Amino acid sequence: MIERSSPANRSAFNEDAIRSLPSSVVFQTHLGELRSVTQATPMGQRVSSIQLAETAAPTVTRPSILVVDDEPLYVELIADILGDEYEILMANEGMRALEIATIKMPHLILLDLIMPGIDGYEVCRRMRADQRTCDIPVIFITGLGEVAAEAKGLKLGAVDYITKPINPELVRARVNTQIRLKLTRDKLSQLAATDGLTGLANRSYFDKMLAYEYARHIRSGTELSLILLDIDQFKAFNDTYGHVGGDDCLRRIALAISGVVVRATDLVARYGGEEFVLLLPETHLSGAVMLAEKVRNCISDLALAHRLSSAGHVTASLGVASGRFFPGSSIPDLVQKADLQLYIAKAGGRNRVAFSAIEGLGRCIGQNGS
Ligand code: GH3
Ligand code: MG
Ligand code: MG
Repeated sequence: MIERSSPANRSAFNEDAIRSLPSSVVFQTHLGELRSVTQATPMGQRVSSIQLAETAAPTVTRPSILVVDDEPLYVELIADILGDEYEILMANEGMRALEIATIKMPHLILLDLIMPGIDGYEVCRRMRADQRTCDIPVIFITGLGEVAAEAKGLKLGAVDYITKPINPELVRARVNTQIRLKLTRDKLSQLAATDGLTGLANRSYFDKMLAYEYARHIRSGTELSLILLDIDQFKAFNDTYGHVGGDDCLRRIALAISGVVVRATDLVARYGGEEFVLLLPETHLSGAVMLAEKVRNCISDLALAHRLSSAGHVTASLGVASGRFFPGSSIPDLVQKADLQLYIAKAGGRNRVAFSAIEGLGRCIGQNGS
C-alpha cells in the first residue's frame, strides 16, 4: 500500500514539475522487444502505452530537421546537403514552421531570420514559450556579417547560426553536432523517466503526468480516472521463489498490463515495489472499472505459480478512483482515493477490484468493494 503522506504525492501538483517533463520519452521494457506508442502532447511526445513488437514492427527513423526559409532556393540547397542523413521537413514562413514543429517535433530547426510575416526571432520566441517545442534546438540562418543579429538570436535561445551564402561542410558539421547533443539529451530524459526493472514509466514521470492531466482536466471538465494495483501476497512470493523470481514476476506483470492498455493517451507506470498505477485521461468510472477487471484477469491468466497464495497463482488487487474537477475546487488527491479503494479490495479478500467516484471537492459518491 502507498504511504499516505508521501512527499512525492504532494509534488505531483507542482507547476515546476510539469515544466520539467521530458519532451521526448520512449520506454522499452526489459522483457524483450517492446515498442512504445507516443503521442504529441503539450509536453511533446510522451509515453502512452506499450505494444508488443510482433504487432507493430519497429521502424528505424532518421532524425528530422525542419528547414524554414522564405527563399525556396535555400530550402532546397539545405535539403540537398542534409537529405541523405536526415528526414527534411520544410516551411516557407513562420506560422507554418510553428505548426509543423508542434505536430512533427523535429530534432532540430534551421530557421531563417528575415521572413515576411513573423520573422525568425518571433518564431524562436514562440517556440521557447510553448512546452511542446521549447526543447527543440534552433540554428539561425543569417546573412554574412550580421553580428548583432546573431547575438540577438543566441540570446533568444538559438544554439548556433549558419551564414549565407551556405557552406555545405560547415552546415553538416554544425548540424551533426546539434543532432548528436539532442539525441543524447533525449536519451537522458528517457532514462530519468523509466523504471529500471520493468521498463515502464517510473514514479517520478507518473507524478508529473498526474499534475499535468489534473490541470488539463480542470480546464476541460472531463473525467479523469486512476487505477492503483498491488500484487497480492508478494512478500510470500519472494520468500518462496527468491528475489530473482520476484523480479521476473514483476516484469511479466508489467508486460501483461501494458498489453491490456491500448489507448494511446493512457499511462502505465510502476508506482513502487509491487505496485503499479494506470492514469486514464478522459475516462469514466465505468470504463476504468472495466479496464481494471481486464488487468486483474490478465494477471490471473498468466497463471504464475504462487504456492502460498490463496489462489495458488499470482493475483492482484486494484483500487479505482474517477472524478471530474472544476476550477476553485480543492485539489482532490486521486491517488489517495484509489489507495483507499485498494485497501478495500485487500480487506475484501484480494484478487478483486474496488472503486469510487469523486465529485469536484473530493466527496465520495459511491463505492463498491466487490
Ligand atoms: P498484500 O497482499 O497485502 O499486498 O501483501 P504483500 O506481501 O504483497 O505486501 P507487503 O507490503 O507485505 O510486501 C511487499 C513485498 O514486495 C515485499 C518486498 O520484498 C516485495 N518487493 C517490493 N519491491 C520489489 C522488487 O523490486 N523486487 C522484488 N523481488 N520484490 C519486491
Ligand atoms: Mg504493496
Ligand atoms: Mg502486495
